Amino acid sequence: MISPKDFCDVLLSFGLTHYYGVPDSLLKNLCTYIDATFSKEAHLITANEGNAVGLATGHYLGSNSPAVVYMQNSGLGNVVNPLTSLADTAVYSIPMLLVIGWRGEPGVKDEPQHVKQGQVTEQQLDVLGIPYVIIDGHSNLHQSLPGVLAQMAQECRPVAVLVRKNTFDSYKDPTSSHSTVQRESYPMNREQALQVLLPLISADALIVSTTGKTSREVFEIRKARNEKNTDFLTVGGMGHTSSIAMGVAKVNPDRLVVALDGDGSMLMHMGAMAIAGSSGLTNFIHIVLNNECHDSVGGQPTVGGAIDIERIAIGSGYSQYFVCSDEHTLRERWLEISSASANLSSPALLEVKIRKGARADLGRPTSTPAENKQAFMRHALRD
Ligand SMILES: Cc1ncc(C[n+]2csc(CCOP(=O)(O)OP(=O)(O)O)c2C)c(N)n1
Repeated sequence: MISPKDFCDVLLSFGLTHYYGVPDSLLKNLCTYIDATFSKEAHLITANEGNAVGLATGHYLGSNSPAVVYMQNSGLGNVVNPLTSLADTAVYSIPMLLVIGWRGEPGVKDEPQHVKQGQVTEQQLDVLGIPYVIIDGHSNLHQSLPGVLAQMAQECRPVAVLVRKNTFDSYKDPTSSHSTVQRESYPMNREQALQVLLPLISADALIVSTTGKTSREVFEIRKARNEKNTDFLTVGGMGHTSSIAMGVAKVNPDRLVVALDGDGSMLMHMGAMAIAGSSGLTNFIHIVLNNECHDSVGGQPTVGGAIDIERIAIGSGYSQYFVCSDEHTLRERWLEISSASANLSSPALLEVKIRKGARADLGRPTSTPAENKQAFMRHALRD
Protein backbone atom coordinates (compact mmCIF):
# COMPACT_ATOMS: atom_id res chain seq x y z
CA MET A 1 0.00 0.00 0.00
CA ILE A 2 1.05 3.59 -0.53
CA SER A 3 1.45 5.96 2.37
CA PRO A 4 -0.51 9.20 1.87
CA LYS A 5 2.64 11.10 2.86
CA ASP A 6 4.73 9.42 0.12
CA PHE A 7 2.05 10.27 -2.43
CA CYS A 8 1.94 13.95 -1.42
CA ASP A 9 5.75 14.08 -1.26
CA VAL A 10 6.00 12.87 -4.85
CA LEU A 11 3.45 15.51 -5.92
CA LEU A 12 5.42 18.12 -3.99
CA SER A 13 8.57 17.21 -5.91
CA PHE A 14 6.63 18.16 -9.06
CA GLY A 15 5.62 21.51 -7.60
CA LEU A 16 2.11 20.52 -6.51
CA THR A 17 1.62 22.22 -3.17
CA HIS A 18 -2.11 23.04 -3.04
CA TYR A 19 -5.16 20.79 -2.76
CA TYR A 20 -8.87 21.40 -3.41
CA GLY A 21 -11.56 18.74 -3.38
CA VAL A 22 -14.52 16.85 -1.99
CA PRO A 23 -13.67 13.87 0.22
CA ASP A 24 -14.25 10.30 -0.81
CA SER A 25 -14.36 7.11 1.25
CA LEU A 26 -11.89 5.39 -1.07
CA LEU A 27 -9.47 8.32 -0.65
CA LYS A 28 -10.31 8.64 3.07
CA ASN A 29 -6.75 8.14 4.34
CA LEU A 30 -5.31 10.53 1.79
CA CYS A 31 -7.99 13.11 2.62
CA THR A 32 -7.36 12.77 6.37
CA TYR A 33 -3.61 13.15 5.82
CA ILE A 34 -4.05 16.24 3.67
CA ASP A 35 -6.48 17.80 6.13
CA ALA A 36 -4.23 17.10 9.10
CA THR A 37 -1.00 18.21 7.43
CA PHE A 38 -1.69 21.07 5.08
CA SER A 39 -2.53 24.57 6.22
CA LYS A 40 -5.80 26.33 5.36
CA GLU A 41 -3.87 28.25 2.71
CA ALA A 42 -2.77 25.02 1.03
CA HIS A 43 -5.97 22.97 1.34
CA LEU A 44 -9.68 23.66 1.00
CA ILE A 45 -12.55 21.20 1.16
CA THR A 46 -14.94 22.52 -1.44
CA ALA A 47 -18.73 22.54 -1.80
CA ASN A 48 -18.60 20.40 -4.92
CA GLU A 49 -16.02 19.12 -7.36
CA GLY A 50 -16.68 21.86 -9.94
CA ASN A 51 -15.95 24.38 -7.20
CA ALA A 52 -12.56 22.66 -6.76
CA VAL A 53 -11.77 22.82 -10.50
CA GLY A 54 -12.67 26.54 -10.44
CA LEU A 55 -10.34 27.10 -7.50
CA ALA A 56 -7.53 25.16 -9.20
CA THR A 57 -8.06 27.30 -12.30
CA GLY A 58 -7.81 30.51 -10.29
CA HIS A 59 -4.86 29.08 -8.39
CA TYR A 60 -2.98 28.59 -11.65
CA LEU A 61 -4.01 31.97 -13.09
CA GLY A 62 -2.80 33.72 -9.96
CA SER A 63 0.40 31.75 -9.30
CA ASN A 64 1.52 30.00 -12.50
CA SER A 65 1.48 26.71 -10.54
CA PRO A 66 -0.91 23.84 -11.00
CA ALA A 67 -2.98 22.55 -8.07
CA VAL A 68 -4.41 19.16 -7.15
CA VAL A 69 -8.16 18.45 -7.27
CA TYR A 70 -9.30 15.30 -5.44
CA MET A 71 -12.70 13.66 -5.74
CA GLN A 72 -14.70 10.47 -5.92
CA ASN A 73 -15.43 9.43 -9.52
CA SER A 74 -19.09 10.34 -8.88
CA GLY A 75 -17.83 13.93 -8.82
CA LEU A 76 -16.76 13.70 -12.47
CA GLY A 77 -20.25 14.81 -13.45
CA ASN A 78 -19.78 18.02 -11.49
CA VAL A 79 -16.49 18.84 -13.25
CA VAL A 80 -17.41 18.17 -16.87
CA ASN A 81 -18.44 21.73 -17.64
CA PRO A 82 -15.49 23.60 -16.04
CA LEU A 83 -13.08 21.06 -17.55
CA THR A 84 -14.43 21.13 -21.10
CA SER A 85 -15.34 24.81 -21.38
CA LEU A 86 -12.60 26.33 -19.23
CA ALA A 87 -9.55 24.20 -18.43
CA ASP A 88 -9.34 22.26 -21.71
CA THR A 89 -6.46 22.93 -24.10
CA ALA A 90 -9.04 24.20 -26.64
CA VAL A 91 -10.00 26.99 -24.25
CA TYR A 92 -7.72 28.35 -21.47
CA SER A 93 -5.41 25.34 -21.16
CA ILE A 94 -5.12 25.10 -17.40
CA PRO A 95 -2.82 22.48 -15.87
CA MET A 96 -4.09 20.61 -12.82
CA LEU A 97 -3.91 17.12 -11.40
CA LEU A 98 -7.18 15.32 -10.73
CA VAL A 99 -6.90 12.56 -8.13
CA ILE A 100 -9.98 10.38 -8.59
CA GLY A 101 -11.18 7.58 -6.30
CA TRP A 102 -12.43 4.76 -8.52
CA ARG A 103 -15.61 3.45 -6.91
CA GLY A 104 -17.40 0.70 -8.83
CA GLU A 105 -14.36 -0.40 -10.79
CA PRO A 106 -15.48 -3.29 -13.02
CA GLY A 107 -14.82 -6.58 -11.22
CA VAL A 108 -14.77 -4.97 -7.78
CA LYS A 109 -18.00 -5.38 -5.77
CA ASP A 110 -19.59 -2.04 -4.87
CA GLU A 111 -22.94 -0.41 -4.14
CA PRO A 112 -25.51 -0.02 -6.98
CA GLN A 113 -25.01 3.74 -7.27
CA HIS A 114 -21.32 3.20 -8.11
CA VAL A 115 -21.65 0.45 -10.71
CA LYS A 116 -22.46 2.52 -13.81
CA GLN A 117 -20.13 5.36 -12.83
CA GLY A 118 -17.33 2.84 -12.22
CA GLN A 119 -17.86 1.28 -15.64
CA VAL A 120 -17.73 4.56 -17.55
CA THR A 121 -15.01 6.38 -15.62
CA GLU A 122 -12.18 5.55 -18.04
CA GLN A 123 -14.36 6.31 -21.05
CA GLN A 124 -15.34 9.66 -19.51
CA LEU A 125 -11.69 10.60 -19.08
CA ASP A 126 -11.00 9.51 -22.67
CA VAL A 127 -13.92 11.55 -24.01
CA LEU A 128 -12.82 14.58 -22.00
CA GLY A 129 -9.29 14.13 -23.44
CA ILE A 130 -7.71 13.85 -20.02
CA PRO A 131 -4.55 11.72 -19.96
CA TYR A 132 -4.49 9.48 -16.87
CA VAL A 133 -2.65 6.74 -15.04
CA ILE A 134 -4.15 4.10 -12.76
CA ILE A 135 -2.52 3.37 -9.42
CA ASP A 136 -3.07 0.72 -6.77
CA GLY A 137 -1.37 -0.34 -3.56
CA HIS A 138 1.49 -1.97 -5.48
CA SER A 139 2.29 0.95 -7.76
CA ASN A 140 5.72 2.50 -7.75
CA LEU A 141 4.86 6.19 -7.72
CA HIS A 142 8.28 7.13 -9.08
CA GLN A 143 7.45 5.12 -12.18
CA SER A 144 3.70 5.81 -12.48
CA LEU A 145 3.44 9.55 -11.91
CA PRO A 146 6.31 11.38 -13.66
CA GLY A 147 5.04 10.75 -17.20
CA VAL A 148 1.56 12.14 -16.65
CA LEU A 149 2.81 15.02 -14.50
CA ALA A 150 5.33 15.99 -17.20
CA GLN A 151 2.49 15.96 -19.73
CA MET A 152 0.43 18.22 -17.44
CA ALA A 153 3.28 20.74 -17.25
CA GLN A 154 4.45 20.58 -20.88
CA GLU A 155 1.03 20.57 -22.52
CA CYS A 156 -0.56 22.82 -19.92
CA ARG A 157 -3.58 20.56 -19.42
CA PRO A 158 -5.58 18.73 -16.78
CA VAL A 159 -4.37 15.17 -16.21
CA ALA A 160 -5.59 12.52 -13.78
CA VAL A 161 -4.58 9.73 -11.45
CA LEU A 162 -7.30 7.10 -11.12
CA VAL A 163 -6.98 5.46 -7.72
CA ARG A 164 -8.09 1.86 -7.14
CA LYS A 165 -9.66 0.62 -3.92
CA ASN A 166 -7.20 -0.12 -1.08
CA THR A 167 -4.38 1.94 -2.59
CA PHE A 168 -3.60 4.07 0.44
CA ASP A 169 -2.30 2.94 3.79
CA SER A 170 -4.37 3.94 6.79
CA TYR A 171 -3.63 7.30 8.33
CA LYS A 172 -4.78 8.52 11.71
CA ASP A 173 -4.50 12.19 12.54
CA PRO A 174 -2.00 12.02 15.45
CA THR A 175 -3.18 15.30 16.96
CA SER A 176 -6.91 14.93 16.33
CA SER A 177 -6.82 18.63 16.96
CA HIS A 178 -7.30 19.64 13.39
CA SER A 179 -10.41 21.02 11.81
CA THR A 180 -12.05 17.57 11.68
CA VAL A 181 -12.97 18.11 15.33
CA GLN A 182 -16.38 19.74 15.77
CA ARG A 183 -16.47 23.05 17.54
CA GLU A 184 -19.29 21.87 19.78
CA SER A 185 -20.45 18.45 20.81
CA TYR A 186 -24.21 17.99 20.59
CA PRO A 187 -26.17 15.33 22.49
CA MET A 188 -27.57 13.49 19.47
CA ASN A 189 -25.82 11.95 16.51
CA ARG A 190 -27.57 11.57 13.15
CA GLU A 191 -29.13 8.18 13.89
CA GLN A 192 -30.41 9.31 17.29
CA ALA A 193 -31.98 12.38 15.66
CA LEU A 194 -33.59 10.18 13.00
CA GLN A 195 -34.91 7.81 15.68
CA VAL A 196 -36.76 10.79 17.18
CA LEU A 197 -37.78 12.44 13.92
CA LEU A 198 -39.14 9.59 11.82
CA PRO A 199 -42.05 8.68 14.17
CA LEU A 200 -42.99 12.38 14.39
CA ILE A 201 -43.52 12.70 10.65
CA SER A 202 -47.01 11.58 9.62
CA ALA A 203 -47.20 8.22 7.84
CA ASP A 204 -48.87 9.94 4.88
CA ALA A 205 -45.92 12.29 4.32
CA LEU A 206 -43.39 11.67 1.58
CA ILE A 207 -39.77 11.54 2.74
CA VAL A 208 -36.65 11.95 0.62
CA SER A 209 -33.40 11.20 2.46
CA THR A 210 -29.90 12.16 1.44
CA THR A 211 -26.84 10.29 0.15
CA GLY A 212 -24.63 8.35 2.53
CA LYS A 213 -25.30 7.17 6.05
CA THR A 214 -28.55 9.15 6.49
CA SER A 215 -30.38 6.91 4.03
CA ARG A 216 -28.68 3.80 5.41
CA GLU A 217 -29.90 4.71 8.89
CA VAL A 218 -33.41 5.57 7.70
CA PHE A 219 -33.56 2.15 6.05
CA GLU A 220 -32.33 0.33 9.18
CA ILE A 221 -34.67 2.23 11.51
CA ARG A 222 -37.67 1.28 9.36
CA LYS A 223 -36.51 -2.34 9.27
CA ALA A 224 -35.98 -2.51 13.05
CA ARG A 225 -39.50 -1.15 13.57
CA ASN A 226 -41.05 -3.46 11.03
CA GLU A 227 -42.24 -0.45 9.04
CA LYS A 228 -42.52 -0.44 5.27
CA ASN A 229 -39.71 1.48 3.63
CA THR A 230 -41.46 4.00 1.43
CA ASP A 231 -38.82 6.71 1.86
CA PHE A 232 -36.85 7.65 -1.24
CA LEU A 233 -33.21 6.88 -0.43
CA THR A 234 -31.15 9.20 -2.61
CA VAL A 235 -28.20 6.80 -2.87
CA GLY A 236 -26.53 8.80 -5.66
CA GLY A 237 -26.82 12.33 -6.99
CA MET A 238 -25.40 13.90 -3.84
CA GLY A 239 -26.65 17.43 -3.33
CA HIS A 240 -29.96 16.93 -5.11
CA THR A 241 -32.07 15.64 -2.19
CA SER A 242 -33.95 18.90 -1.65
CA SER A 243 -34.56 19.28 -5.40
CA ILE A 244 -36.02 15.78 -5.60
CA ALA A 245 -38.24 16.53 -2.60
CA MET A 246 -39.30 19.83 -4.14
CA GLY A 247 -40.19 18.07 -7.39
CA VAL A 248 -42.35 15.62 -5.44
CA ALA A 249 -43.96 18.45 -3.45
CA LYS A 250 -44.90 20.41 -6.59
CA VAL A 251 -47.01 17.59 -7.96
CA ASN A 252 -48.47 16.57 -4.57
CA PRO A 253 -49.78 19.82 -3.11
CA ASP A 254 -52.02 17.94 -0.66
CA ARG A 255 -49.15 15.94 0.85
CA LEU A 256 -46.40 16.99 3.22
CA VAL A 257 -42.97 16.36 1.67
CA VAL A 258 -39.87 16.24 3.85
CA ALA A 259 -36.25 16.35 2.68
CA LEU A 260 -33.79 14.80 5.14
CA ASP A 261 -30.63 16.52 4.02
CA GLY A 262 -27.00 16.68 5.24
CA ASP A 263 -24.92 19.84 5.57
CA GLY A 264 -22.44 18.57 2.95
CA SER A 265 -25.26 17.71 0.61
CA MET A 266 -27.03 21.04 1.17
CA LEU A 267 -23.79 22.92 0.47
CA MET A 268 -22.99 20.90 -2.65
CA HIS A 269 -25.78 22.52 -4.69
CA MET A 270 -26.91 25.34 -2.43
CA GLY A 271 -28.43 27.22 -5.37
CA ALA A 272 -31.32 24.77 -5.06
CA MET A 273 -32.31 26.54 -1.84
CA ALA A 274 -32.97 29.78 -3.68
CA ILE A 275 -35.22 27.92 -6.10
CA ALA A 276 -37.06 26.14 -3.28
CA GLY A 277 -37.38 29.38 -1.31
CA SER A 278 -38.88 31.14 -4.31
CA SER A 279 -41.22 28.28 -5.13
CA GLY A 280 -44.16 29.31 -2.96
CA LEU A 281 -44.51 25.67 -1.92
CA THR A 282 -46.23 25.35 1.43
CA ASN A 283 -46.02 21.56 1.75
CA PHE A 284 -42.22 21.22 1.73
CA ILE A 285 -40.06 21.01 4.85
CA HIS A 286 -36.30 20.93 4.42
CA ILE A 287 -34.52 19.32 7.36
CA VAL A 288 -30.74 19.73 7.51
CA LEU A 289 -28.95 17.27 9.80
CA ASN A 290 -25.89 19.39 10.44
CA ASN A 291 -22.90 17.50 11.86
CA GLU A 292 -20.47 19.99 10.29
CA CYS A 293 -18.74 17.24 8.36
CA HIS A 294 -18.87 14.64 5.62
CA ASP A 295 -19.48 11.92 8.15
CA SER A 296 -20.33 9.24 5.61
CA VAL A 297 -16.90 9.29 3.98
CA GLY A 298 -14.61 9.83 6.97
CA GLY A 299 -15.78 12.90 8.88
CA GLN A 300 -13.81 15.55 6.98
CA PRO A 301 -15.15 19.01 7.90
CA THR A 302 -17.65 21.05 5.94
CA VAL A 303 -18.26 24.73 6.58
CA GLY A 304 -21.58 23.69 8.18
CA GLY A 305 -20.40 24.93 11.56
CA ALA A 306 -19.23 28.28 10.26
CA ILE A 307 -22.16 29.43 8.16
CA ASP A 308 -25.49 30.90 9.22
CA ILE A 309 -28.10 28.54 7.79
CA GLU A 310 -30.94 30.66 9.19
CA ARG A 311 -29.86 33.68 7.17
CA ILE A 312 -29.24 31.57 4.10
CA ALA A 313 -32.71 30.00 4.34
CA ILE A 314 -34.58 33.22 5.07
CA GLY A 315 -32.50 35.10 2.50
CA SER A 316 -33.41 32.41 -0.04
CA GLY A 317 -37.12 32.90 0.60
CA TYR A 318 -37.92 30.11 3.09
CA SER A 319 -40.77 31.32 5.26
CA GLN A 320 -39.54 29.98 8.59
CA TYR A 321 -36.39 28.62 10.16
CA PHE A 322 -36.32 26.36 13.22
CA VAL A 323 -33.32 25.00 15.05
CA CYS A 324 -32.71 22.38 17.73
CA SER A 325 -29.91 20.27 19.10
CA ASP A 326 -31.50 17.91 21.63
CA GLU A 327 -34.38 15.47 21.64
CA HIS A 328 -36.76 17.58 23.70
CA THR A 329 -36.31 20.67 21.51
CA LEU A 330 -36.54 18.57 18.36
CA ARG A 331 -39.99 17.33 19.46
CA GLU A 332 -41.06 20.89 20.34
CA ARG A 333 -39.80 22.33 17.04
CA TRP A 334 -41.64 19.65 15.08
CA LEU A 335 -44.90 20.57 16.86
CA GLU A 336 -44.31 24.22 16.01
CA ILE A 337 -43.59 23.38 12.38
CA SER A 338 -46.69 21.22 12.15
CA SER A 339 -48.91 23.95 13.54
CA ALA A 340 -47.22 26.68 11.48
CA SER A 341 -47.33 24.74 8.22
CA ALA A 342 -50.98 25.64 7.52
CA ASN A 343 -49.97 29.30 7.36
CA LEU A 344 -46.69 28.98 5.52
CA SER A 345 -46.21 30.92 2.31
CA SER A 346 -43.08 29.02 1.24
CA PRO A 347 -40.97 26.08 2.50
CA ALA A 348 -39.71 25.89 6.07
CA LEU A 349 -36.28 24.74 7.17
CA LEU A 350 -35.38 22.86 10.33
CA GLU A 351 -31.69 22.69 11.23
CA VAL A 352 -30.89 19.83 13.60
CA LYS A 353 -27.45 20.30 15.10
CA ILE A 354 -25.90 16.91 15.74
CA ARG A 355 -22.54 15.45 16.60
CA LYS A 356 -20.65 13.36 14.10
CA GLY A 357 -20.42 9.59 14.26
CA ALA A 358 -22.31 6.46 13.33
CA ARG A 359 -22.64 2.85 14.44
CA ALA A 360 -19.76 0.65 13.33
CA ASP A 361 -22.21 -2.10 12.31
CA LEU A 362 -24.46 0.14 10.18
CA GLY A 363 -25.79 -1.89 7.26
CA ARG A 364 -26.79 -0.89 3.75
CA PRO A 365 -30.22 -1.02 2.10
CA THR A 366 -31.05 -4.59 1.18
CA SER A 367 -33.70 -3.46 -1.31
CA THR A 368 -32.54 -2.49 -4.78
CA PRO A 369 -32.89 1.09 -6.06
CA ALA A 370 -35.64 -0.17 -8.40
CA GLU A 371 -37.57 -1.65 -5.46
CA ASN A 372 -37.06 1.53 -3.45
CA LYS A 373 -38.35 3.64 -6.35
CA GLN A 374 -41.45 1.45 -6.75
CA ALA A 375 -42.24 1.52 -3.02
CA PHE A 376 -41.88 5.32 -2.90
CA MET A 377 -44.03 5.80 -6.00
CA ARG A 378 -46.75 3.47 -4.72
CA HIS A 379 -46.83 5.57 -1.54
CA ALA A 380 -46.86 8.84 -3.53
CA LEU A 381 -49.60 7.69 -5.87
CA ARG A 382 -51.53 6.01 -3.02
CA ASP A 383 -51.46 2.87 -5.11
C1 LIG B 1 -20.90 14.15 -6.37
C2 LIG B 1 -20.45 13.36 -5.20
N1 LIG B 1 -19.32 13.73 -4.56
C3 LIG B 1 -18.89 13.01 -3.49
C4 LIG B 1 -19.59 11.94 -3.04
C5 LIG B 1 -19.10 11.11 -1.85
N2 LIG B 1 -19.95 11.30 -0.68
C6 LIG B 1 -20.96 10.46 -0.32
S1 LIG B 1 -21.74 10.87 1.07
C7 LIG B 1 -20.70 12.21 1.28
C8 LIG B 1 -20.78 13.09 2.51
C9 LIG B 1 -22.14 13.67 2.74
O1 LIG B 1 -22.02 14.63 3.77
P1 LIG B 1 -23.30 15.22 4.46
O2 LIG B 1 -24.33 15.57 3.47
O3 LIG B 1 -22.86 16.30 5.39
O4 LIG B 1 -23.87 13.99 5.29
P2 LIG B 1 -23.18 13.14 6.47
O5 LIG B 1 -22.42 12.05 5.80
O6 LIG B 1 -22.32 14.05 7.28
O7 LIG B 1 -24.36 12.64 7.26
C10 LIG B 1 -19.78 12.32 0.23
C11 LIG B 1 -18.76 13.37 0.10
C12 LIG B 1 -20.76 11.60 -3.74
N3 LIG B 1 -21.53 10.57 -3.38
N4 LIG B 1 -21.15 12.32 -4.80
